[in-house]
Amino acid sequence: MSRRGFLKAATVMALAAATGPVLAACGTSQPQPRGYDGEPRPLPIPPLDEGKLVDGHRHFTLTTQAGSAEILPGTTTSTWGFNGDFLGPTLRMHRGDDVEVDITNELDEMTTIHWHGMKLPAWADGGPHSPIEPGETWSPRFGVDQPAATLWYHPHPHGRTRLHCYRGLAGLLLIDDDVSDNLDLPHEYGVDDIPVVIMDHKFTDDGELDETLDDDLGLMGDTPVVNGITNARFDAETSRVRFRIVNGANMRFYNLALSDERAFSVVATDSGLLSEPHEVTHALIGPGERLEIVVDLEPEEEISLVSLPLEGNFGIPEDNDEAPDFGFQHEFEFLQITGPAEGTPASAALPAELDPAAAEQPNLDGVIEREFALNTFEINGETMDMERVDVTIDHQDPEVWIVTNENPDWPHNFHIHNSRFRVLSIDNNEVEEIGTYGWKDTVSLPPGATARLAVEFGYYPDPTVPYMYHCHMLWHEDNGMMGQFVIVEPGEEAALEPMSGHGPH
Ligand SMILES: [Cu+2]
Repeated sequence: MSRRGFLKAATVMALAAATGPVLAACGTSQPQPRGYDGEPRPLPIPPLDEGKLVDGHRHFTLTTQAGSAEILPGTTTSTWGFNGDFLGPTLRMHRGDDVEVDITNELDEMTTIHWHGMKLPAWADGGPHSPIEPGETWSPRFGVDQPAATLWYHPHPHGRTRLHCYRGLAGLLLIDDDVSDNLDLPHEYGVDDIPVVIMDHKFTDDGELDETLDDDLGLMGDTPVVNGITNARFDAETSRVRFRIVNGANMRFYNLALSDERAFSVVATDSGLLSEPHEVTHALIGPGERLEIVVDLEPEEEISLVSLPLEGNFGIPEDNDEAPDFGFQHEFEFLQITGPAEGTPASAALPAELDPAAAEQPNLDGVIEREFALNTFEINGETMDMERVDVTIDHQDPEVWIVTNENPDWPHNFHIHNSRFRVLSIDNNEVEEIGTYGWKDTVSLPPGATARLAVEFGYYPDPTVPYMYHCHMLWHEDNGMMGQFVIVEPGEEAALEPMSGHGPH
């Protein structure tokens, strides 16, 4: 049976069994996610917000607010959102812009808003040192000085990040540049350039978000939610579509594929375009990571974006009943896609070259190397302390960061603020997974693996405010798997000041 055939059969079985579990392809028992047993609904496209040009800078306004949304069809669920009930607008800006954002917090608790993937001054980064109390407005300002990319924004209050993201505080941030402006890739937002924010949730019987914490898995959901709904369908108008995929899930990794396992092209990873397109049939994406893929469609065909069981189980032993189930063998069909109208001509070949500058390697002669050992909720034997500076960087050169996952049966990943990095190797092997290609800000780490990263930092020296590095599995991060680094002038020392992330220095 074809993959599509199997998935259809699984859906029929689910309808027949109503609430009963169905058997996943790999043979492990996996309940049918809620909200996937009826007619699909059109994929919601988050509103595009290009800001307002005010006195030469690009100005955005965001408000965090509580509301409700129909994540499951016919069910009202309490949610949080930016400028709306659930999730947030897609912010679009251009390299060279001077950006200011006014963020007003209308929730009844403190939050912070972090620009994931952005190089910018520490006070504007929106980490745990930049609290926005209820009723307050925080106004970070920063220049956009990095290549075109799909970034995202989300809260970062220490110890509460998982919950704020889970309730729906997440949005895309797109950067364009002169290279992307002149490239023959789909770029009409909402038409052939489609945001796909994947989260996962679990629901209580009365349809509210289930915020029960699992000791090992935190807030790992069992129901994929794409752009805010379950069981979404996208009807393509063009024969070629670019999907900008953000893994906004708390804890879950997805092994992305198309339902017939055809090849698709990856054109960008976390920090921007690749130097050339890469054809793959599947692509692993961990929490916090992004992938831009290009899919060619035949007229009126039906395929789906799915997540397939991952061969090798990400190195997590499968014969250990004691180990928590991180879901690497789960299978989901989360976006149905219909091809364009009959008669729509096929697309020309993709450009052979995307961003040639993305092929440049940093010069690592004589650079500083640092080691980071991730173990349960600790990095180098310590949990996060907002008063402690773990790393001080007093130069503009790249560094090599060597990051090891010491746990034998837990996945981790590693995100560095205000930076982009090359994955030089994992376990000293040449990198093979597509998700490690190009410039990255987050890397997945199987049990026991060591990644060597060549890291370039934004240079905005300020001894008073730290940046974060951390596991982006949010239960791990909230439990302290995070450290702080400060970037200073040569020879200068860190001197943290309380609340210094609130205003410019
Ligand atoms: Cu982790």
